[in-house]
Amino acid sequence: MRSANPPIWLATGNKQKVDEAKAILEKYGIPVRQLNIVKTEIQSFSLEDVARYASEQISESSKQRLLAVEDSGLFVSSLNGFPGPYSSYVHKTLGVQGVLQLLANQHDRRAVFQCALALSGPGFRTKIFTGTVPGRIASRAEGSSGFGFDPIFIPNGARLTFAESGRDVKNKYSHRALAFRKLAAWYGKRWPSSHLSPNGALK
Ligand code: ITT
Repeated sequence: MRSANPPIWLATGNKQKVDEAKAILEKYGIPVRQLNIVKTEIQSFSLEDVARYASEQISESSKQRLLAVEDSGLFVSSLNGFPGPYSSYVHKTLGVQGVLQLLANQHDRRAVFQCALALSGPGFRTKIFTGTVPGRIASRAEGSSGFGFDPIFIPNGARLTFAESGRDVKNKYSHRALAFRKLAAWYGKRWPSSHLSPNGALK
């Protein structure tokens, strides 16, 4: 028998990603668990390929779980999309200040955050859900909420960085929120009871 509302196991070392995923998915009655495991990250320009490979590989050893891997990146227009798939490495080496320095005196500050979310599990082929949020790189780092490049990313239509506006606002617009909401829609078709409130209304 299919278990009721099985959890999504998110394989990541980044606890804040898990907290964001929980805030989004638990509204739809979808439980989220962190699987803190070392992933194999292939060298690829495609976030999708990186996420898919890791998800399928981890899923090999726990086939009954719904296993998700998410790979995100910041793509800066005037740097021809850099750091993109290298965002994690660039964040560790240059950091937020290093990216600001690369853009010193640069008028074009457009950038997008992209997320590719791969979901593997029993009875279906790996699904990919994507999300993109366009925005710009701030002139200086502002705010203390969130993680990574949040202090320098301002989504289109906003004046504050994701780190200033806080998690609730970020979770309305972010690349991750868009991808996880697509996952929620897919999940709701397979486990419809997850999307129902106790009174039977749709969440
Ligand atoms: P896992 O690979 O273990 O999931 P990670 O933090 O390394 O965790 P990614 O490879 O997906 O995650 O992210 C690449 C980098 O992009 C990461 O180091 C962050 O600095 C940055 N990043 C990703 N999502 C972000 C977000 O929502 N806000 C700000 N920065 C983000």
